[in-house]
Amino acid sequence: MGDNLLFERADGVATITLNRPDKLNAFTTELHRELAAALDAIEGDGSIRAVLLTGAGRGFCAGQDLGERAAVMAAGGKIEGGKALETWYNPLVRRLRRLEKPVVCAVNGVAAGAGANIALACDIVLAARSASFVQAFAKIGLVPDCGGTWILPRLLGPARARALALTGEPLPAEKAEAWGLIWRAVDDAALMSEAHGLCAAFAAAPTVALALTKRLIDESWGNDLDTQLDLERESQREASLTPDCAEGVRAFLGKRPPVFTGRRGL
Ligand code: T3D
Repeated sequence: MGDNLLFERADGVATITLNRPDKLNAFTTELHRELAAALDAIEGDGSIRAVLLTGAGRGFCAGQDLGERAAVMAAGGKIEGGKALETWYNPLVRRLRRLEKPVVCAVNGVAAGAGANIALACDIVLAARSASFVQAFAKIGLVPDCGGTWILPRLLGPARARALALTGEPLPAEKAEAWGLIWRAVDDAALMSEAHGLCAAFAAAPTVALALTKRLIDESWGNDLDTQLDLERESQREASLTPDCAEGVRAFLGKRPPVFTGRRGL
């Protein structure tokens, strides 16, 4: 993929490792390009049934590389943050949410700015106990982005969301778990084995049902109960017609573990 990112595919799992450890994996345009290419590969590969996103070194991701912005200012230019959101960050968050496979984020260290909110855009967030989540934006005169102003109040309520965003105070992983922001904080040494275990289970799961479940939960935020019930009916119709559903029922009745293929049809 390039030097800024490691990309591996094995046993139905794609692992993406942001790889600029000296800069806490901050996003440059080149890193964005490589990540977009990795997501293209994942979307086009039906054998991939789960995605693991993590960072190299002691940090997960420190958001936008501010050195890149400083270089623009040094050359007499101005920072125009809206452009980066339109070109890179917003498409990335949309792709993570719409990807028809579960995305597990293993937050191995500090996740700041866009890095924090990209982690929160993944389906399941595991974090090392030493990790923290920092809405760093206000400290440099910016507003939270990458969906932070949408997800934080929904998961934490407005009081905690406002305080985190306005102060930029780090939220340690254990508190993030206690507050319901992430799935689980785990011992640092156990992070990657837990994340791999989860991804291996997803790679053997009924992929279509998981993709439909992911969509149902996302769409519920904007729906009333009646609309959501209709959407569940349509999604259940689709799920129930997959070979994995037939296999799941047969395996249950046969008292044996199911063998799911993740396919839509035969
Ligand atoms: O214009 C647009 O694109 C709009 C979109 C914006 C999206 C955003 O993400 S805005 C927010 C940008 N991110 C930040 O403001 C976070 C900046 N970083 C920090 O506040 C701290 O580094 C951390 C709290 C994340 C971690 O602190 P600490 O003490 O553990 O590490 P450190 O010493 O500050 O950083 C280690 C190295 O990484 C250091 O480099 P050096 O001095 O050893 O060569 C530091 O400069 C570098 N680094 C950390 N964050 C960034 C970075 N370099 C470039 N950009 C960064 N964001």
